[in-house]
Amino acid sequence: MKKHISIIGVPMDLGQSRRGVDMGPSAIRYAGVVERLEKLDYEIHDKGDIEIGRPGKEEEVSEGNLKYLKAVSKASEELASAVNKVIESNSFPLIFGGDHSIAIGTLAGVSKHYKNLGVIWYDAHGDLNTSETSPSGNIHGMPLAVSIGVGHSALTNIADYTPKVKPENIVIIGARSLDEGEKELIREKGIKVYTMHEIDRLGMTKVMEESVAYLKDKTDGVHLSLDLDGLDPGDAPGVGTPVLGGISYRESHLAMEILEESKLITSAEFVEVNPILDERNKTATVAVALMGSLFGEKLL
Ligand code: NNH
Ligand code: MN
Ligand code: MN
Ligand code: MN
Repeated sequence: MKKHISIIGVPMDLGQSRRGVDMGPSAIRYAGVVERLEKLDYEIHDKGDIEIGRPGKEEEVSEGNLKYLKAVSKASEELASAVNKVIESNSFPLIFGGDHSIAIGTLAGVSKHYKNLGVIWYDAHGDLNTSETSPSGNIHGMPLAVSIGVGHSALTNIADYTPKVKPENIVIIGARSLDEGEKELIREKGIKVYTMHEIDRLGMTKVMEESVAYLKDKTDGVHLSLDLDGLDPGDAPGVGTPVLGGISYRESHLAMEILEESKLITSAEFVEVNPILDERNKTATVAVALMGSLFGEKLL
């Protein structure tokens, strides 16, 4: 019997400052995701997009150093409940961003289905800021902190429980731009991080095999949160905060293939695709190709 994947688009751009990332879900669909995954052993259900409000600029600073807190919080609740429904229907939730603030809602919807959810955070950044440590006030730099219960309660309490994830169940892969407060939180909580240094030094095969081994026995589900800026801007230029020296397209394919072989991944999201900043939809096309590998596409 065919397995099921349910797609949810989240046209969210309020978690950061560059408009256009709200068109990410359209760009990914345009790049042929449904057709691509239908060729594999899956039945695809496109659930459409979560509705995101268009608050005026006057709502930007709603509380302290947290931009568009109310709007992000509201969208997170809606996404959490949509993701929850997908899992209850025995389908695999596949979420398209939108900026990375959407991970707050995704994890809120996913995590209650597991006793020990693991998270692979594929990103140039740690997304471990709080309103105190954030250099920008942008909530897309905070979702991982929020998910371990650190941050404003309007974010940590989505779906009425906190925390969503234990720090020891997280692996960050591809980090190369960490703020001071994020480094402190990583040390304090003992979060496992493979920076670009380790990826260069060990190679992607070892990094992924170690990550799988680290999560395998202590988790009962693993969420993949893939920020396209984890890749090198040469391969994924359509992102709002590109950082040089990133993971290559080829290494990323390898990473997805190893995850597919591991059978660990139980939900996934692909975020920060911004077609306005892209070159002919290259970044969305890369995202779709990586999804192909994640769901079992083979070269031969
Ligand atoms: N760390 C910076 C901040 O908090 C940048 C975060 N940008 C991201 N995160 N794209 O993945 O604003
Ligand atoms: Mn069906
Ligand atoms: Mn991110
Ligand atoms: Mn990032």
